[in-house]
Amino acid sequence: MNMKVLLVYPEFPETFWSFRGSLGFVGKKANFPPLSLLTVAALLPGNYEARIVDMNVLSLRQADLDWADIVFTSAMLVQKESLARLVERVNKAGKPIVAGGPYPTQCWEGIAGVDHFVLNEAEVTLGAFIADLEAGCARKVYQSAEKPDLERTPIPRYDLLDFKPYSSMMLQYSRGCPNDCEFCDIIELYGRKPRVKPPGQFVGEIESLYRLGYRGGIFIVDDNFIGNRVGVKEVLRRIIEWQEGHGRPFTFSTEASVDLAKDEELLALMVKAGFTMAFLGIETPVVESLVSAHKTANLGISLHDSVRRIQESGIEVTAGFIIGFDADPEDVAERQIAFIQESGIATAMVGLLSALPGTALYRRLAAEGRLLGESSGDNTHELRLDFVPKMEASKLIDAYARVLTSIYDPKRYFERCGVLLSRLPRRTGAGRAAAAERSTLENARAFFLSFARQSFSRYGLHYLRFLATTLLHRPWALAKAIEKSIHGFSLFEITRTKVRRPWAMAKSLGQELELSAKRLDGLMGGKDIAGIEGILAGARAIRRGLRLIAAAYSAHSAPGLVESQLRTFTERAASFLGDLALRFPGLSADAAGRRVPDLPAMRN
Ligand code: B12
Ligand code: SF4
Repeated sequence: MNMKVLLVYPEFPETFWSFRGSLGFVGKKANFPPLSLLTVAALLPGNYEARIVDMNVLSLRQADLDWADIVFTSAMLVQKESLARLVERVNKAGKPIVAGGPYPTQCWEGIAGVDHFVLNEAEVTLGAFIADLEAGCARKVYQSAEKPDLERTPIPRYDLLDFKPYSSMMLQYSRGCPNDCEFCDIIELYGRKPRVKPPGQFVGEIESLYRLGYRGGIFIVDDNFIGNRVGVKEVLRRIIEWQEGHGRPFTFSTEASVDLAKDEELLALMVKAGFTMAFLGIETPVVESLVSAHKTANLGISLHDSVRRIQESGIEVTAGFIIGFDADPEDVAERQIAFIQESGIATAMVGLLSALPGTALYRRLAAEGRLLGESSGDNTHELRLDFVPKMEASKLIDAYARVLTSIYDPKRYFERCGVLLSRLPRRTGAGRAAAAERSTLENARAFFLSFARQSFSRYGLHYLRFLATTLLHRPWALAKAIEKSIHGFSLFEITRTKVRRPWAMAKSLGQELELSAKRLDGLMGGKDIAGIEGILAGARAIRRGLRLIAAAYSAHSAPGLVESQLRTFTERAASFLGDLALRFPGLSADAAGRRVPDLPAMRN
């Protein structure tokens, strides 16, 4: 049977990882293509035709749907809403839709409108589905606990892509991780035995991108690239050989555990192969919290020294941090800020602990009755909790917001960039490597746009000081400095819109209300003759607060208000209005205008 398969990747909302603000500087629309769908496309029978629409770079046209016999889609939890919109559209077009990927695999029972769920790893489940489809008896769900050998994974269909809108390509060398962190869903999805591709197969994928004309940055998406030490060294030697034979057209970035710093040989091989960035799961400098989360790979070593060693070898360290562990102390924010600042980790992904479905953490919190509903799938820059923490919730959210506003304060950000550049050696060419990822024209464009927009911004002085210092002391690192500046642009913006502004507004409203309530108390006791001002100020605060709450909860795009702050705020407002109603029945109706809303009800 011949079949036309349209593979559609739903849009991402704006998150820390979108770097939307920065993409314009380099003339790109998205950072990465959907490797899942490119891999699934390669697993289809040879006589099937495939087309791909990544809705992060292209819009889905009716003509695409008309062309297709069947639509395939893939999603992470964070794409839940865009997936629902896509499913509705495909249903309306009368085409069958098949879904797979991490979100359907963990939550398929809650997803409506999908005809077939082909879950877990497509290498195992897709074949059975295709056979049933062709026989006219396809079932609703295909699942398997088998963790297939990656030798069965074909070269992804990069030929279906237009490379231009993407700032980087993706490859996968391994799946699974040997560690056992309580909050991690990787080990649940892909297992604890790292499975790797044979070196020849992996280098074949690099070659395929090269043959298709791609040059530049490649993100190796493994959750822990160094999970299999023997295998990874072997593949690195092959990559080095390949890079040297082809004029070093690629630079690489990846994710790894912190113990990478312990293995000098491995570090040296990575640098030689062209690795310029590694994302480390540092999580927290608080040892008790690392122990409670079973993050054993980070214990018994100096995290500071490890970061420095990797940076000094020539690899930029970016890292993930988490706040909200049961063992976190009251000063966790200050400790996180100090660690991030001193270690020169410019791009730090700090998240509130989140209970992803299927994880050991999720199971424990469910057993303890501490879950508050489904995680949004995005744990960064979102001021909300999906579980009841040990620390008082408002204190925890306060601490989290403090970390983000502090580390993404432009002055502090550029200071960290300075530390980073001072540690990256010239030999591996931090500047040269960054430049190699883009053409000279793209670099010139990025430089020009960054200079024009950032020099005259509110943080222009810090930006110019950073550039001037780089030019003076390390002119070879200018391209890297521009790259970090344009990343900063995006990070400042997302912090300002999702954290700083709503947090400050909710805080000041709460304070205003508290003050008014105090004045009201005074008035009630007959001690405060200016108390009427308090009542009016309180009424104004309540009205503004109501508007804020309504905006936050009605717009899909703005869930980022400080939930616990608002909860406190509404409780205070309610008691304030209660007092008014009791003592001045006429005034209370005028002052508040309406009832304080019930928060959860407004979210629907
Ligand atoms: C690369 C990556 C990204 C890239 C995504 C780029 C892109 N365009 O895809 C970036 C860095 C942008 C990213 C960001 C985020 N990510 Co991410 N990411 C990954 C990572 C490391 C690799 C994904 C990948 O390409 N894998 C390779 C492919 C081949 O594997 P696969 O996707 O699993 O696909 C296989 C099967 O699932 C299945 N399959 C998949 N789709 C389909 C579809 C059909 C029809 C079929 C039949 C089969 C099928 O077959 C494939 C082959 O076996 C995964 C972890 C992982 N190991 O997969 C996390 C992961 C997917 N990300 C995750 C998260 C949480 C995020 C963020 C929300 C983090 C954050 N807080 O900001 C953001 C959100 C994105 C955004 N921009 O807003 C979670 C998702 C958890 C969940 N249950 O949804 C994961 C699992 C990692 C984790 N535990 O934290 N991510
Ligand atoms: S080291 Fe990273 S990928 Fe491995 S279990 Fe821990 S969090 Fe998950």
